[in-house]
Amino acid sequence: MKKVLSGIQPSGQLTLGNYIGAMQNFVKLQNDHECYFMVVDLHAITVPQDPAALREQSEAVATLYVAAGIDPAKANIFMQSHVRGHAELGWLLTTLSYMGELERMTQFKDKSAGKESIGTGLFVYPALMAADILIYNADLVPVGDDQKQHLELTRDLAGRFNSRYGDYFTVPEPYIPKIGARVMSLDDASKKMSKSNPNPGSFIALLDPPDVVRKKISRATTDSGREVKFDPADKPEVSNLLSIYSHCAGLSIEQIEAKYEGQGYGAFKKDLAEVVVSVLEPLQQRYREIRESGEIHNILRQGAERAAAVADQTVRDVKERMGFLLP
Ligand code: ATP
Ligand code: LTN
Repeated sequence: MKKVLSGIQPSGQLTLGNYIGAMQNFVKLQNDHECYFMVVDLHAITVPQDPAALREQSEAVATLYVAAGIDPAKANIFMQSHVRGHAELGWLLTTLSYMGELERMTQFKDKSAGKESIGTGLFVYPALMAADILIYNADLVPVGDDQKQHLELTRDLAGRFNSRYGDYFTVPEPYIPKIGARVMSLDDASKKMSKSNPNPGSFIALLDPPDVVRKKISRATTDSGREVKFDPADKPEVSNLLSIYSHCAGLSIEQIEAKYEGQGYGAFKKDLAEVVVSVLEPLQQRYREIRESGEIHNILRQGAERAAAVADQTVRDVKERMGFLLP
């Protein structure tokens, strides 16, 4: 069975962008792949996090994985920090990476732009992400479009290791959805929807109550004109809402355009809000049930145990190949 790995940072409330771009594919792939889905807490601390908020968000992300349909009987769900090998292999791969290639990472450039002091962790972060993937020899990595460049670096590091120390790592492939790989911000269609955006009106959180969803969608910026038409170059905002609609309702873009022909944005946005609410409400119901049951802690313990068995072996093999004296 092919192996799949992915992770989401507990750096805020999960958004519809995370769901459409990544989590829906996690659910899809779990049936016929050996899956590892992590909450990447070691990545989240590359920017400052309040300790209490980090702990709460970590439990919330893990619970949302299960609420969204990831089945702990099929996939390993765990916290990155519970499997020590990630940090250890992260360091080993950091020593194989070059300043120049890390400086080119757009996520680093975006997150460090305008900051007076830039954390070193933010800079070396892609080597840790490479370790996350390579430690399980993952074949496929379901992510949104913004992670393509990090995947490319992971492939380069795997190739570099293999040519220096002999073939060992699988060179992974990204797995990116055709529609919804880049859900844009509701207030600015030139930026991706992001959970760490300080303006909560810019994103729909998976745990937003229905009335908040309705309000956010009714206030979402729309292009001038009134025609509901998919045209990312000339109508980026309406096109973004159309992609969200298409994903949540399971209709093609053409079907939605036909449905709203001659009707203007008002009716379209009103229906879109209901379509989104109908996806989120059952997920929120399951979220509350799992949170109340406390079962997530057992799920995370079992997931980490199974993951660590694989990860520890990889770290041992890698250290042996690199010339470490083993204990
Ligand atoms: P942050 O704002 O803290 O950087 P984020 O919202 O970008 O967070 P991540 O934890 O970095 O979320 O990403 C988790 C997964 O969700 C990744 O696979 C990423 O590609 C995907 N993803 C994030 N935002 C979007 C988006 N707007 N559209 C599609 N996929 C997305
Ligand atoms: N860098 C990713 C999160 C992430 C990840 C991973 C994704 C960390 N490790 C391994 C896929 C595989 C992000 O910022 N979205």
